[in-house]
Amino acid sequence: MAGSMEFPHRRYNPLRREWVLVSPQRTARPWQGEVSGASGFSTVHYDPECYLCPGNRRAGGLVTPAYESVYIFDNDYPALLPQADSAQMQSRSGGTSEPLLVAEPERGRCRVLCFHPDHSLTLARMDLASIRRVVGAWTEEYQLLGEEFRYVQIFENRGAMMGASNPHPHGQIWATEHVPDEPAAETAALQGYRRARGSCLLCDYAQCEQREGVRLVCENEGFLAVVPWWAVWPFETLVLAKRHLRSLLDLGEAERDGLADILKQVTTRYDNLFQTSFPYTMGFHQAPSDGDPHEEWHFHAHFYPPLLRSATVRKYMVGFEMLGMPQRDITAESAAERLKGMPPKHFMDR
Ligand code: H2U
Ligand code: ZN
Repeated sequence: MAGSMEFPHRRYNPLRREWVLVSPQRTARPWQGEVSGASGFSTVHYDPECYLCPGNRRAGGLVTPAYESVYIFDNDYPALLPQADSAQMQSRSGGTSEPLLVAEPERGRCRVLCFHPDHSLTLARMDLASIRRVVGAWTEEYQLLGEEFRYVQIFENRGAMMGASNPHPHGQIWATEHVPDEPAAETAALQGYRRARGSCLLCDYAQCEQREGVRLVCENEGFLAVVPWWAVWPFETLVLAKRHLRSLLDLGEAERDGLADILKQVTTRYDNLFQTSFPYTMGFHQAPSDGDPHEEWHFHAHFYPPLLRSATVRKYMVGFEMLGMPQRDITAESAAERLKGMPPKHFMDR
């Protein structure tokens, strides 16, 4: 198989039950596309103009208190509202009997979580104790929001290239009445695998990656980070719990420390790769909070970074990818090798 990996091939993603096209022979092609500006680090610890810095007035008019560790608030511009007005919804869609024009109300809650009061920091540059407090806050939010909503999506958009509105270290949490499509597709795949094999897809996959070793980026006692076999984004990673944990609520104290550590390891290697504040969308996938036990679920994080070959050259998902299927050039193995080869210490701290 090793030799054939240099030619175009398809790889299967059992978690999404879809394929990715891999074209390793294309990496030498010339590039004259867009060169975006490098995403550098902010150098100020407090920005009087920042909506998320302690003590400042937010865009919505409320004042962010002088917080000292993490700070959580309801999004001033939420995409979802706790009380959907179903009566109004009826009048908008109920007037038509068209079977193809389907709509239904969606309730939810959107929260913003400031990771740290220091405007200049990122997960990669925060100390472990501070990241550990963020893990604690994520866990509490998952528990609390999960009591009212069926799914809790925790995520971070890092960097302007990924649409983050502000460099201040922060993430978002959206809780929804329905399980969104991505975790719903993973739930179906995890359930299907468990029914067919009697084991957990991601427990088996973690063991497979530890045996093979070639896609392993870093690990600690509780977690491992790999460029998955089916990665779509050039330096995509999957952070997997080694134990069968269904959600953040199943993590023990040591595993919460371990999660903080693996997030720091991954983001540090990312920053070191192109000596930049590496942009990405990161988020956790975990058991829906819909009342079912979800024994099939295996807690993990996806990192989807857009950069391809420097701090300024990104991958675009266009053309065949939009109309056909996802495609990548560099193999998952070569991406993993490069990330694994990065110094574990952040280049700004050296
Ligand atoms: P990003 O994670 O993409 O940067 O988005 C930050 C969120 O913070 C965004 O959803 C919210 C925006 O609505 N926000 C506030 O709620 N209040 C503010 O004062 C600024 C930003
Ligand atoms: Zn700030």
